[in-house]
Formats: sequence, C-alpha cells, structure tokens
Amino acid sequence: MNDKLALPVGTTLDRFIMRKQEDFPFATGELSQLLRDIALAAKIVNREINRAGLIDVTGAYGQQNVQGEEQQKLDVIANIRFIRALRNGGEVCAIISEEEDEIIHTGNLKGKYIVAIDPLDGSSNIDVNVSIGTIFSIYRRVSEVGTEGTMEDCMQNGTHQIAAGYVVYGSSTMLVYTTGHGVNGFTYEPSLGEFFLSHPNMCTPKTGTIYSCNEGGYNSFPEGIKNYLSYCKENGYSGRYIGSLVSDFHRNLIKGGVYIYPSTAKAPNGKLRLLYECNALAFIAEQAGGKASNGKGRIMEMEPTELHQRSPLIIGSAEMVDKVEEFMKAEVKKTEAVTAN
Ligand code: P6P
Repeated sequence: MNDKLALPVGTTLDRFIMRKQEDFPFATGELSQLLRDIALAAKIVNREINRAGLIDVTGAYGQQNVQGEEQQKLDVIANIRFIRALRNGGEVCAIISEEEDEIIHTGNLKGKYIVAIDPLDGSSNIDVNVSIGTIFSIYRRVSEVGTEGTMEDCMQNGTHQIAAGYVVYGSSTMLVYTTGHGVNGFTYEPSLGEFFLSHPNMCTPKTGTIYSCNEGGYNSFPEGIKNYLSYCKENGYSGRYIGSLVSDFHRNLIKGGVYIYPSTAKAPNGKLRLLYECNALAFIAEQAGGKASNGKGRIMEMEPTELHQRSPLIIGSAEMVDKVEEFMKAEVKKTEAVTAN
C-alpha cells in the first residue's frame, strides 16, 4: 500500500495525554482531563486573539487588576475562558489568577487540583500584533477532598507542582507542558482544531549567546546584574527582548539563552509573579535541563507568602543562569567585605 498518498497527521495532544497516563500506574484520568480542559480554553482564546483586529476585543478594558495594571479586554476574556473551562471540567477546586484579587472557588468540592494561571501574559503587545501567552501551574490539593480549596492549597512552593505549561500565541500557536517527565511541545492546527506533537522531549542548550532583559531599568539594577550584562557585551552576545515573557522564554528554551527580570527601582521585588509565572516556567526550564533562579537561589524552593507576590527571575540555559548567580554572589561578597572593614 502506498501510504505516501496519505501521510500520517501525527500524535494529537489527546492521544499523547492518554498514552502518558499509562506512565502513571495509579492515574485515574483526572489530570488528563484537566490538561484537556486547559487545551480547550487555549483553542478558544487563540481564536479570539487571531480575530483581535476584526472584533472589538483590543484595547483597554477600563479597569485595573490587583497588580494595578491596566487590564486589556483580552486579559478579561482569557480569564473568563480559562476559569469557565476549569470550573466546567470539574477537576479543579480552586484557581489563582493574575486577573483575580482572591482565590476563585470553583464549587468542585471533589476536585483534587489547584491551578495557578496567568491567562494572558504580555497583553500590552496585543494591539501591536506581537506574540503573547498563557502560563499555568497545577498542584494537588493538600486539604480534604469534599471541601472548598484553601489558602494552604494555593500557597505551595514550586517543587510541589505536578504539572506546568504555557501557550504561546505566536506565528503558530503552541502548547508546551511538563508533568515532571520531560517537556513536550504541541503545535495547533486550526483547520483541524487539534494540537499535534511537534517538539517531543524538548531539551534546552546548556549555554547560549542570547540575553533577554529590559535594559531601560539598568540604572537601578543590582550591581551583579550590571556586571553580567557587561560580560554579555564583552563576549558579543545578542540582546533579544520581545517584552512578552512566554515568547522570550520559548525562544531561549529552543535556542539557548537567559531571560533576566531583576529587582528594579519600580519593582523592588522584581515584576514577575511567583505563583503563576516564575514557578511554572521554572518547572519547565528544569525539566528541559535549564535553571531558574531569583538571583540567590532556586525559584521552585521559594516559600510563597502571598498570592500575587513577585520575584526577580533569571531563567534559561543552566550555565548562563549559573554565571548570573556568580556575578550576583561576587557583589554580595564585595559588599560584605566593605561592611566588615
Ligand atoms: P517590561 C508583560 O507585562 C510581562 O509580565 C512579561 O510578559 C514581560 O517579559 C515583562 O512583563 C515586560 O516588562 O517592564 O520590560 O515592560
């Protein structure tokens, strides 16, 4: 039979999830269903983003989120879509969203999972047609099944994540996720409405020559960061900064590189949120052989103290993250030496 006449379309996300579920001997399918619920919401959000110029979903929504940031209409739409998909899917008892001040109780008292999500990151890029993304973390609840999700369920450190992922709405739309057994990427085929496995077992290069940083904040960067940026320039590295975390992270994951958002005068604890941005991408980075640090230590070991807390983020190729930490620690030693004298 000449099967070249009908080339296989590849492995759908659904089939991949079912196959991987067999890797979890006690899996009962709830996590698989939860991942499908997220993929469904991503398809819907993707459709609305792709029509943004044609329907009235661009521009500011007219109010601020808990972060004091101007919400874009698509921020609100994406938030509604993901919350609705997770609530209707039944597997999630509580949600932490960048767009919501407090924990969202879904009413699924028997739901075993918690999701922390940034429904649409980089939304200031929507009106200028630059790629944006969704970032999510999945935790198992620690409170008793049959009750409402609790703050304790939501305030788990990143090492307790059981899954994490992102969607990048770019030149193509991709969903990239891990359940702690490597990282796999799926590309969306809109004509079929399916995500297909396109990037199996993603591994990030140990090092690279790309650094991603908004140097507009340079004057208030920690000295160690300033010294690292000088090191990059002395070594002929390339600066690449899209201003959309998921896009910068995704490029660096594939090509090698480091993304740096340090503490600045405007953001003394960094800008990015620990629970639904830093931890999720840190899990993926580590599963792909990379690293994620706050400049002093591992992002995933940070103990959360509040839902929307921020953290400095240095993430990407392991040797590049190590080098940034080296410069940061050298400055600490220098300061300690000066203080001691
Ligand atoms: P700045 C978008 O608002 C975001 O959260 C990330 O996606 C992005 O990397 C960063 O903030 C951009 O921040 O201060 O460089 O505009």
